Amino acid sequence: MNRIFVTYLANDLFLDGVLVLNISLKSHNKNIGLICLVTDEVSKGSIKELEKYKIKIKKVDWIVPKRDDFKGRYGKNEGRYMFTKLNIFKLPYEKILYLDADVIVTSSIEHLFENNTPAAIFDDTALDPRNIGFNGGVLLLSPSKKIFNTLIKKIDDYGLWSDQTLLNKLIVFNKLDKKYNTLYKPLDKWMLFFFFFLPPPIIHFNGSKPWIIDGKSRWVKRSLDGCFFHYNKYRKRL
Ligand SMILES: [Mn+2]
Repeated sequence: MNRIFVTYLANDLFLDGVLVLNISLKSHNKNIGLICLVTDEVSKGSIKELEKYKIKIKKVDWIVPKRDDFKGRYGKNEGRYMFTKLNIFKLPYEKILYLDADVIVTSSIEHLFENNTPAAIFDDTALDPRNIGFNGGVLLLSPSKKIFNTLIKKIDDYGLWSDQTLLNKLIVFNKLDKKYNTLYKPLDKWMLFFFFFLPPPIIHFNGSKPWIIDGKSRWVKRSLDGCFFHYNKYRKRL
């Protein structure tokens, strides 16, 4: 069966994420390749970096919502950064496992392709009730132009919060075990300590990004943080 891992790079800010994801993924999953969707905002320098690590590149067109009142993490008028990811539904593969660029993989996950599609983890812990639902950061899908067209048709109806809201409105997901998309919570003592020794297969840095460290970030005690420890372990291999 033709299967592929997929990630998405909207612009150069997430290049480090893609590179570390690639190293971590390929350390444990040697039979299935990785494709990175890129937009025309990704610089030639970043494309060269992706090629250096043998990441397959797929250029995609922007998917731009008509509405301009998106107020997600990217701020007003930046819905296109989120929605362009929906190009994953047009990929010519039977099954894909989409992984956000802010994800690392710490063990073999190729068996996930045996699950029925579509599948994702259900996140009932989101602080904002609009974010409760299946998390869009790790998605097992069977691409379909029909589904793609439906999503695009409804993009301005449900897309107020994010692409995740849209996916939750239109797609009925099967549940994956939460360890396949462990959302980073810096105050969770399991993450800070036990994950040093027993990291879950997929860690998702859905909040602060480990490669963007500034004075305001919450990475103060990162040397004692199991998630950050594993991230750094792979990053050192770049
Ligand atoms: Mn993410």
